[in-house]
Amino acid sequence: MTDTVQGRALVAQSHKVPGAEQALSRAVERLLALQHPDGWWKGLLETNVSIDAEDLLLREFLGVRNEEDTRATAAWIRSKQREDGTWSNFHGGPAELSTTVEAYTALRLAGDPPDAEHMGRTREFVVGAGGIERTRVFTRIWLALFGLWPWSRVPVIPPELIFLPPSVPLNAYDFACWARQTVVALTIVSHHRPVKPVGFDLDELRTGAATPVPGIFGAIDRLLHLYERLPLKPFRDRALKRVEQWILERQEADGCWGGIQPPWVYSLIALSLCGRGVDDPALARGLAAFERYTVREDGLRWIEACQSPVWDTCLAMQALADAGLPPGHEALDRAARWLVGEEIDHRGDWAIRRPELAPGGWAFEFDNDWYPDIDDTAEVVLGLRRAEPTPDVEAAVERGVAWTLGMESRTGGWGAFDADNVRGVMRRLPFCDFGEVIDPPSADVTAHVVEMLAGEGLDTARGVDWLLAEQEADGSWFGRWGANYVYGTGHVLPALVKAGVPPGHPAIRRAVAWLERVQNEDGGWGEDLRSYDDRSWAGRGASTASQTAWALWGLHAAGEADGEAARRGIQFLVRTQREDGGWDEPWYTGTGFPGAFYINYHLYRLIFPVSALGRCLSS
Ligand code: R03
Repeated sequence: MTDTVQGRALVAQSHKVPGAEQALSRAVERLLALQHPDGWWKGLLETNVSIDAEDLLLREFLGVRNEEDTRATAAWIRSKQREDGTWSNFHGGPAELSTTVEAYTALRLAGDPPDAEHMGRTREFVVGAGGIERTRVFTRIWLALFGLWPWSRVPVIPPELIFLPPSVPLNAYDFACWARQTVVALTIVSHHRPVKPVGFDLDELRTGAATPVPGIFGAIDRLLHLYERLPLKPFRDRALKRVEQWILERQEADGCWGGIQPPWVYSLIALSLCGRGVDDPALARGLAAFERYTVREDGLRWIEACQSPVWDTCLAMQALADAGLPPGHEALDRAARWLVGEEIDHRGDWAIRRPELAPGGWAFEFDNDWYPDIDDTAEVVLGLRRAEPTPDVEAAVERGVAWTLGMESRTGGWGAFDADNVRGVMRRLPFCDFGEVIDPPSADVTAHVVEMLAGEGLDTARGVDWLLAEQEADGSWFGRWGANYVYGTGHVLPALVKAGVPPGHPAIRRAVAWLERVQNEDGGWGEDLRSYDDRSWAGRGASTASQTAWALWGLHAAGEADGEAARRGIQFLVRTQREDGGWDEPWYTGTGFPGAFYINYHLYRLIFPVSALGRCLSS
């Protein structure tokens, strides 16, 4: 297409949706203004108050909790409490028992009396929901640290686990990396069973209900509890030493573990139980590193569970390029230079399953060299391709592509952090009652890889077949890392088309029909997170800017950018845009774990509309 033709198409389209071009340019301006001078973008990553409650509990345990932070964190937790006294894991979601118990415990620690009105409402809910007895294992571990729950009723996680070679089922490398780093650290905690009393009990939250550990693993857990009582455990000391080394080795340059809160806090606790004080260099660095994840505003304090600078940056680059910024634009080149500097040149845990593979690729965070991920690597390559091709960019892309190819799972498709991380039995371990503990291939990650490989002119046949086989009966695709079928479908369609599947292919037609069918009256798309537990919510929910943009991606890829559905979607974005060029999005559209942990990525509401408007207006 020549420039003139493109220009004419743009005028024709904008005639159809008044204000669309102005909306796009205002959004582009806003996104450009949010770039850091060093070239990156980073939106806040908002999750739920269990992270903040656990931060206070961690500080209490390590003896470093101070009044000022306690007050500001408690104020944040209280600000998120709902009318019924509970907390949810996401905006507008249902009460979540474990999060509510953790928040209540943190408030008790901060001095809120149990007979205060807001605490009474919490108590009523917790007791009605079965009490502490029904909370997740992680919650009960936190309580056990303070004598608020008996260690005898927490599943044992034996440190000897570290001796299992990677070929033996249930070894540490059969866990997804986030679970692995968490579980390995918890083995030390499970051995020591420390109790640091606080000045209160939580008897008001108990019901006396049983906490059943079902099945064969329940029996094994009972045996492990007996084993823990033996006076002599021949390999225990060596196991503890080995685990301590394993943890120390995996501390990142900035002091964190894995760039995510759970392994980080449990590694700190584990190291302290190994006899290290808070002045020990590893502990001190680890604690200090939380500062960069801490948000303080208006007397409130909260913690990002994780940070997304690489992800936000490569997505923002693509969005801006979709909106018409040319390679060589200063913002894109600055971002590219920063991303090139973020490439990972380290054999992380992924190398256990791919020992021959050379390093290359990117992680999601500033510092997470042990755990580059395939999703980020694919998107970074796609982003870098929108900037001026320098020799540095070429070389980094080449290594990233090779690493990605090497990380394909044997079953076809790509997981996020590891190859062949598919052992389903891990989910049945007694301490694995929260979130996902394996990392099998997903449609969204695989779509990103297919799109990237197609852009590089490489063979995508296996990936395409895998994606086609994953399509749901209704024409959609599941969204593992974004909510939910709208995310999956909106990301798979552009990948398939870029890989050469014709827009008229029946799979694509069925997907378009699905998108059209779930479009809201207001022209937007939205999908409630309940869709992860209840399929009748698939594609249904209040319209949001990011989800509308994903649906527009799908329609655009399928050649429907000029159709009625897309026109109404664009209108929705134009109508709901704020004066400052952004969009409001209190709804969480990011997924940490289906059914368990959700993320409000604060830049999604801007990046994806910029991209979708850019694509639709220029086609
Ligand atoms: C969007 C795609 C890019 N991508 C990376 C996405 C990273 C998302 C942030 C992950 O943050 C986590 C938070 C967590 N919590 N709890 C766990 C956890 C893991 C990651 C967790 C759950 C169960 C176990 C161990 C840890 Br067992 C709050 C692909």
